[in-house]
Amino acid sequence: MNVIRYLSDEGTPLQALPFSHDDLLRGYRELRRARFWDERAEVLQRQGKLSVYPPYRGQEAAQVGMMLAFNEDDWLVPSYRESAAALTHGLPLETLILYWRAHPAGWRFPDDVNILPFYIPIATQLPQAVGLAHGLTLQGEGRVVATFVGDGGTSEGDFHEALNFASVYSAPVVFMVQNNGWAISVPTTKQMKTKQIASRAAGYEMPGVSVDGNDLVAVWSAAREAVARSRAGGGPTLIEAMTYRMAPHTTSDDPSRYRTEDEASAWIGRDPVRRMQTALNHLGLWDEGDEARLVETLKCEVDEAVQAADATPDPEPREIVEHVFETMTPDQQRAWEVLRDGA
Ligand SMILES: Cc1ncc(C[n+]2csc(CCOP(=O)(O)OP(=O)(O)O)c2C)c(N)n1
Repeated sequence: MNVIRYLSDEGTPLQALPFSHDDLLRGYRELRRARFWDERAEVLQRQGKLSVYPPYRGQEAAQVGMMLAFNEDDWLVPSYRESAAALTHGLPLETLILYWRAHPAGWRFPDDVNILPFYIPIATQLPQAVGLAHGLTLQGEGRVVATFVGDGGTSEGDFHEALNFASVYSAPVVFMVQNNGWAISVPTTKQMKTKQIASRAAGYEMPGVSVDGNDLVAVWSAAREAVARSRAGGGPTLIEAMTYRMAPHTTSDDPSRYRTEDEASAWIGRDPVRRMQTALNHLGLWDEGDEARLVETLKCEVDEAVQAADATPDPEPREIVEHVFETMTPDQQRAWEVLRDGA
């Protein structure tokens, strides 16, 4: 199976790009915004202003390119890695900050944003995404669901159950595997014999494509095709984005303990943000002045969101046991009383 790409490793277009100039610029702005936030997030975490945070640096094109293909009223069912996908699909930055600060005000996403909360248990989001997609079909809504999983997550039983169910019911869902080569410290070579995860789609009689996950144009065009097929009743698609996590697994991880400098630096040479910027330069759409202005705007946006999050009153300790079940269990009730009474 060919790995679809539109940009060279340096970023020069290898063929005509199937998007208008306005769309390419819109795509780049989202991509740059995703990078800007991720870099700031790591700093905020080190300052004690975020809890543990899973960075996605290197995987922006896979996430942003996928979500650019969806409409606002479509749904996103993300795992913990997908902060960039969530931002692209409209999650307010302030809510994202509060979420990763473990503040209850970030636990519930706004009602007009069609994103389920980040799933932490690996691959559990997949069957739920399929159920949601099937429900949308039953409602006759013509809406599509985006969901993501890592290469490691494809070894879970939930992956099989979700793809099988989606295939049998022709559910309107697009599965994006971000194959970043590592499940924390376990390389894909120790996890599977499959050379391309996209080839597994054949087992479910669904289309499967492998794309250069650091090429925004390749991801976006593959996702656009998959979404159009789903919306027209053609069922699910599996997209595998070949990418690399340039950052640690989380802010608690030290990747130098399991992977080599050479491997990491080879991927820095294929940085998805720089590649897209080079493509725009090449097309005469972007220059250093545009970049400086965009970065200034992003800085203001992020500063404002951080200030708004900082201004949110601290939660009460008892909120730890609220909102877990509709009615508290006896244990929670006891804990709640202790926290309430300070006993
Ligand atoms: C069911 C379950 N088992 C184990 C874990 C611990 N865990 C957290 S991340 C991770 C690796 C996931 O790797 P991958 O699916 O490739 O995604 P990536 O983190 O690379 O985005 C594991 C095993 C978990 N969160 N859930």
